[in-house]
Amino acid sequence: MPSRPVLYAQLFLCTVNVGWVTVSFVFVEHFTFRRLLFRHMWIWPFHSDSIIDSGVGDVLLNPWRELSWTEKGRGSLRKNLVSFKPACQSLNQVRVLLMGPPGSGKSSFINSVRSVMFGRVLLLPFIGTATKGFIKKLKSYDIRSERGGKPTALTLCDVLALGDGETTGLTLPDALAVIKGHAPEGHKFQSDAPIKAETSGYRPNPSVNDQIHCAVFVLNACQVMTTSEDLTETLRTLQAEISDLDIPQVVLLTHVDQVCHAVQEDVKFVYSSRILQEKMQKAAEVVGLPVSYVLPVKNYSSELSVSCNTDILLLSAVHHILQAVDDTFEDYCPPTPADASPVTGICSASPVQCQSSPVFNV
Ligand SMILES: Nc1nc2c(ncn2[C@@H]2O[C@H](COP(=O)(O)OP(=O)(O)O)[C@@H](O)[C@H]2O)c(=O)[nH]1
Ligand SMILES: [Mg+2]
Repeated sequence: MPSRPVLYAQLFLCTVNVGWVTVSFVFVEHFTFRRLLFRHMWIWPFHSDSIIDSGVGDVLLNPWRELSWTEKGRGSLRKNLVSFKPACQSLNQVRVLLMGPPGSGKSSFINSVRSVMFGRVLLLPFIGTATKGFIKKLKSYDIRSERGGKPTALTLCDVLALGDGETTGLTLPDALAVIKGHAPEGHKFQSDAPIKAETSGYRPNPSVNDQIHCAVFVLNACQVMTTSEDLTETLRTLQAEISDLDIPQVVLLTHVDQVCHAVQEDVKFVYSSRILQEKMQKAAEVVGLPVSYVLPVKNYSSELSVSCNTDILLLSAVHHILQAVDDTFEDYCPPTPADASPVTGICSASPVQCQSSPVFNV
């Protein structure tokens, strides 16, 4: 017969400030000895406006974003990705470009999204801690619904990492050439050879399907507070230039498991962690976008099998990216008379032909 774990009890004194009223209460919780030890490592300090309800960090009472942390929630997010079709019928694939400093987790995100779909952690060769990053060329990865399955409408594009200044890493003109669709697949970036009409495979007249439909800035939560002035400048300049092209942009904040013990225990605390809230605010400030554009994720990095909550956070980030693309490109899909809504006149839910894309809109 399996032995039952010995249970320990602990008294918690909690104080909650609601306006000018302070409510104090005591509760008792039971847990095993191992858990008891773990809890005491992170239980201090207490803050007056938060409740340490998990015992593993500074966790706010109410999460500021809601997610359904259930198998069902994961299933429906996964299904949404598999069945996603861009609202703009001319778009075959949604091409999402990941940009960020070396080691921020760009390649890991691609690996992680593929892992979610395959149901097991993949060990692709392009991830690591090389100081300048492994990827030197433009490489696009289809996301398939399962191993050997049909590609979904999402393509994730990896490029050379951003440098600290203008002299290293992906340059602004090269980034814009990729976004506008001029750079051919596999283009090898060279600091002394910017992409131009003479570049081999250069596309002088790229189609809407050659361009990038969402720019994602990837930042490491462990390093975001100490982002250099040069990198901040690079990110903000890119952000402003991409805004001029009317391409949606979001920030992917990776390594969230490494900045908060509660999140390390379980990523479902990501939107209840005060530390994470601060990091997300900083990430938004660094890039120059609102906090609502910041999507935290934990990439698969040390584990060999996928887990439900990590999948949910990754799929939720993908969902928001696809949503941002639909919201933006919808404006460039004028409704046909049959599709037009009598009240608002905006695109109907059914896919319609995209007459001009943001980049090429004049
Ligand atoms: N703990 C943790 N490690 C991560 C995460 N994302 C990436 N890594 C690790 O960070 C390192 C650099 O990641 P990589 O994807 O190669 O970065 P890239 O240069 O931006 O493509 C690798 O060792 C990854 O395993 C994350 O969310 N959490
Ligand atoms: Mg990489």
